Amino acid sequence: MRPQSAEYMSLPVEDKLDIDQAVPSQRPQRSKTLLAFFVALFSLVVVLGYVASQAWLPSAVVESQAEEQKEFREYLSRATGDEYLLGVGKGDITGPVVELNFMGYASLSQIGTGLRQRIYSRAFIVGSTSTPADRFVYLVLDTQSGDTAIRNGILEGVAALGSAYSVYSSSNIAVTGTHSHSGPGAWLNYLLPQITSLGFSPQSYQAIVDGAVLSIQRAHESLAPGYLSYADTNVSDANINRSLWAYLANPAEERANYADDVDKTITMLRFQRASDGLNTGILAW
Ligand SMILES: *[C@@H]1O[C@H](CO)[C@@H](O)[C@H](O)[C@H]1NC(C)=O
Ligand SMILES: CC(=O)N[C@H]1CO[C@H](CO)[C@@H](O)[C@@H]1O
Repeated sequence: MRPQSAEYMSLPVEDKLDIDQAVPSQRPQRSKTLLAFFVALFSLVVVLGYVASQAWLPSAVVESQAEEQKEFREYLSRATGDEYLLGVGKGDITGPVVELNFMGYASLSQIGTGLRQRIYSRAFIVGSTSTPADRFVYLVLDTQSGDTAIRNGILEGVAALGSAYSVYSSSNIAVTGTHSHSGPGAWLNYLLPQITSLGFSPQSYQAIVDGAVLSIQRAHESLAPGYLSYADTNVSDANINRSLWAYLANPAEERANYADDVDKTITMLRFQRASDGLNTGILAW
């Protein structure tokens, strides 16, 4: 409170000034009160908002999820057509991640120094439901390519799984690679790639063979009737010409057949289980 007494009024001006300065001004008090008011108001808004969200948001979310699931099931139930015996399986094929040359660029300085991402083998089995022995395995390895030695190792590994696997042989197993240049090398049995990888690495080779065999085993164990659906679409700005000059050496009338100088079409084969409509696998190229 500002002194207003008769005693104060009678003081000399300098003394009045001293007292005035010693009394804290009303202004900070007022802004503190205001601040407290806004903090309280904000807290109230937060609390009310939370209470309101508890009251109606979850039910709305649950409802929309149920709606989505219903739409999804209806969408799935539309899968028709021929029924196949389908199986998919995945196996880790990551070999030595250090001290080994990467497969592909033939660059001596490209030596693994650690793990960024594991690499896999994906097995897709398509068979006939009426003649189950009539089936094939399509393997996609995250490697630079397929390979004869790898393929032989996989055939031997599958044969060693026992009589239930005798239906798989050299005539119905296809081994392909994604053409990754970012995995361990030294697994090829050819001389040229062995020069830059400074030889053959049994560990690198065996990791790929074992993971591939495991992926076939998992695909085999998951075999069930299902449907295949197919679709393609064009994706622009995802890939570019690797050698435009080479492409331009083609006759102009041949090039006129295409809108682009590289393939922009992505094709997808979807594996869907008949019993519950679950999408079990996707094979794209
Ligand atoms: C993709 O592009 C090709 C070539 O331009 C065209 O023939 C084809 O119809 C396109 N496909 C789709 C699904 O748009
Ligand atoms: C090798 C080559 O010609 N590459 C070309 C491919 O297309 C892109 C985009 O048009 C060019 O920038 C490259 O030079």
